[in-house]
Order: sequence, then C-alpha cells, then structure tokens
Amino acid sequence: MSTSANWQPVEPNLQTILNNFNDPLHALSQAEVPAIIFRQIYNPDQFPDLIDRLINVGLMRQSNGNHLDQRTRIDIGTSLGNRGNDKESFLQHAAVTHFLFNFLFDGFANPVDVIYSALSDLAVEKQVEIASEPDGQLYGPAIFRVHYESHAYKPHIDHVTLREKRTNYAVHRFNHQFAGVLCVQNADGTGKSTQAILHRCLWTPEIQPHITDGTFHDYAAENQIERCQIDLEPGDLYFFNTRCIHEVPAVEGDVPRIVLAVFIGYSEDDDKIYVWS
Ligand SMILES: O=C(O)CCC(=O)C(=O)O
Ligand SMILES: [Fe+2]
Repeated sequence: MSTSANWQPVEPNLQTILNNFNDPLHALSQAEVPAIIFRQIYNPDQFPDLIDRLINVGLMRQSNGNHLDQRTRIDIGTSLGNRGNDKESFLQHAAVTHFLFNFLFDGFANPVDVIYSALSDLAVEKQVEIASEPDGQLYGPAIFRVHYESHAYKPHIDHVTLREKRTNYAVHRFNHQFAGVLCVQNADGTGKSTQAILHRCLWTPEIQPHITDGTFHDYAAENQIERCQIDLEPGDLYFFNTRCIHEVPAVEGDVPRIVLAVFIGYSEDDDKIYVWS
C-alpha cells in the first residue's frame, strides 16, 4: 500500500469530476478515489430556515440542552439499517417519509432532488431510481441525521450484503454500495472538527476483527493505511464507497451536526442505480 498522499477526492464540480474520470462511479466502486465532492451544490443560506422548520414541526430539537429526549442521533426519514429487520414496518415507514418529504421542503430548493440530480450526472448510461421491491413499494428516499454532542461513528462499513446480510431486500443485488452525504450544519467548530475520515482500506473478512475489537486504528497505523478527511461546509455534497472503512469523530459542543444522506447500490453490469436511506 502506498503511503504517499495520492488518494485524494475529486472536486469541486461536475466538470472537473468528468475531466478526471470518464466513469466516476466506476472509479468510486474501485476506491480509486476516496470521494467525489460537489462543493456548494445547495445554497446554504436556506439551511437556517429549513432547520427552524424541522424544529418547529417537532422533528428535531435544537441542541442537547436539558431535554427529556436524550437521543444523540435523531433520524428524519427511514433508515434501512435501523428498521430493516421488520420489512413490512420498514416499507410502511418509508411511505410516510415520502408523504412528509412531499411538503417538508415547500418554499426551499428540494435538497433531496439536488442529491439525485448530482448522482444522475455521475451515472454514465445508468438510470438513478429510488430503490423499490418487486411489488413497487419504495424504500425511503433520503434521511436527515441529526447528531448531538458525543455522537460518533466508530470505524465501520455500510453494506446491505457484506455487513447486514439483508438477502430479503431487492438492493441486495448490487455489488457496490456508496453513500451520498449533503452537509446541512457542522458541529461547533471550536472543538475538534467533526468531519468524516475515510481509510484507504476496503473491508474484507480479515479486517472485521479489528472493527469488532475497536483496534482498527492500530491496524491502520501498522499497515500505513492512508486516510482522507473530508472537510465539508454546509451545502457541500460528497459521495464515497461505504466498503471503505470510515468514521466520524464525536460531536463536541452544543451545535448538532446535521446531514442529509442516501445510500446507493451500484453494479457495473446493472443499468439501474438504486437509492435509499
Ligand atoms: O455522516 C457522514 O459523513 C458519514 C456517515 C456514515 O458513516 C455513512 O453515511 O455511512
Ligand atoms: Fe457509514
């Protein structure tokens, strides 16, 4: 494994991305790049009002404060990872999310559309669709994740097959899984920065013990695995391969880190790209 810092994201816009890669999602599937970043693809001036709306309709709380609700992560949307064990209830919940998202963004540019449109621009000769089951039932289109003080994502991967073994879901057919993450609000910048870190290490069964035992950082240091921190500002969108070990350090301070996220299923020989949350 090379130790030079040559594993860099491609950014800041579609033109540069396509100048560098004929088929950017294929490059991502091979982890040739850690991430594809669209800078300022959504006008961040809209976020304070959008966040106010999420608070006013009771979908999230402002900060940790003195709340009865002590969850360190609030989801607005339908998470397959968290709800997928009960398929019927997952799909019902997803239908409610579709209903909610029909009017939640009234008066704003629709940030979900922005993610899908960026992904379509990257998808050479493939059709981007919301994931669905053969009977037509849709998965959730995207999810806001609000992370409060102390919330962290330890080194992990996301993969419906390799990690979650969800063979009863249609998205199981895709070999590769990506995430798309639009930064809505950063945590308070005075503490350590709460920005995602991607490791140049694709998951294999041999890596799993280091994830389970919490020793991945030692393993990475011993094996000189490159890492790439993705520094985002509100309005920036990044796509990455979720089979690369990745993490987000703990939120510090009173300002929650908020993202709008999707998962993406991709196979070289499949003319569809499925999106869910
Ligand atoms: O919030 C992020 O930037 C990444 C979170 C994450 O681990 C994921 O979306 O798979
Ligand atoms: Fe993840």
